[in-house]
Amino acid sequence: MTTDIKAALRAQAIETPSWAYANSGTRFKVFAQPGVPRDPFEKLADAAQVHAFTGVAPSVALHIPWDRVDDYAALAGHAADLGVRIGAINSNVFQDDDYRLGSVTNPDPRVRRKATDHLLECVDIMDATGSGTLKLWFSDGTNYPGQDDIRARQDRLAEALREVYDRLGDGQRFLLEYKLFEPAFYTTDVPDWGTAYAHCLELGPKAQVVVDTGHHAPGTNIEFIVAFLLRQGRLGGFDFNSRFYADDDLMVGAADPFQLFRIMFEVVRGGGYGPHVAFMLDQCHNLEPKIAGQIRSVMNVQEATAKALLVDRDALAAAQAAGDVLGANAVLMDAYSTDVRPLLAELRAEMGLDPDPMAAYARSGYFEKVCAERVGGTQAGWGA
Ligand code: AOS
Ligand code: ZN
Ligand code: ZN
Repeated sequence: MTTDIKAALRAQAIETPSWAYANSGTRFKVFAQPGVPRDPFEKLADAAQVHAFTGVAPSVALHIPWDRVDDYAALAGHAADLGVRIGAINSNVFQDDDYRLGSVTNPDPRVRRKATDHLLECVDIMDATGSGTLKLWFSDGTNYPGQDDIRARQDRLAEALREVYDRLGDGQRFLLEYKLFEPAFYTTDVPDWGTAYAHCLELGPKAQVVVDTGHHAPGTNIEFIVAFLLRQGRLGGFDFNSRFYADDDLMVGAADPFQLFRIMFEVVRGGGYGPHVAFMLDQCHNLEPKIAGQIRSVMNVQEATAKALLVDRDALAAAQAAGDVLGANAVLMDAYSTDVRPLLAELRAEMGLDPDPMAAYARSGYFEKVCAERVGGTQAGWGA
């Protein structure tokens, strides 16, 4: 049992986002931190540290244009030299003045063309970097009733998604992300998993839904969404983070570790534990140090995963079949209440890693080194 769990944990891959390593903040203020990367190459170097100390963060998501470079093959080569690889390519059709009224749903066909061309460019970048995943998040929506035709915007969205879908090569897919609100406050064009799922269904199997854990109304049962999408074969992955209020993008597992456990249990139970469901972090570290924040986050995901793997599935099924409400609940809670830190420390030692990644990273001197070397780190992009 423990051997199986360890093997599963050893094989886990948690993707970190390039933007987590750069300066970020709220719309009120970006607090610059010392030692942050000055370019995408340095972001990869920081991500490689997270992998070096945890052993389970082998890929890095890029964001275009924040990570635009002349030579993407060289960037992928640099990643490989550092022991990591390029993960999902995140498109950005929300930062230009042109997108004031939307991107692919904009009433102006010129803007729609520009937005779709950017998405197609992202597929070119996937080709150049060897990435198999395009992540699509649209800030599109409206602020006032009557501002635009809700249904026509769905038609425009479908048209753009079709064009991008048809451009995908073998072994490539896109993940469509939904978000309840923000920056639009009246309608959002992809506001929920149902809308994302319906568009994906229309397109085909290379279109899947990505669940950002911060993108729901308070109280939403996210594990239900996970179970449903897995049953339909349409769960493409996660953007993990924590939220107390809205899309807070705080460290995953910080606000509600129990929710993270419940989600991971549905992943494990639903056959979603493997490379076909991407475990990505989508976070910002506005106050805390960034590399250490990513290491902590990766460990939080590992802990929730270990607990989910520990659930005695046979005992649970028996209790469920017997209608034993308290017994079934106790099986889950037993797993959740287990202290899995010794198991993970043991696993890390077996993987040739320090059992305490946070302490090992702090001791390594990497942070002091980059603080001395890097002057003028870049902002991730928000509010730039
Ligand atoms: C935005 O709220 C979404 O969570 C996006 O996934 C992401 O944060 C953004 O596209 C940065 O890449
Ligand atoms: Zn996200
Ligand atoms: Zn978000």
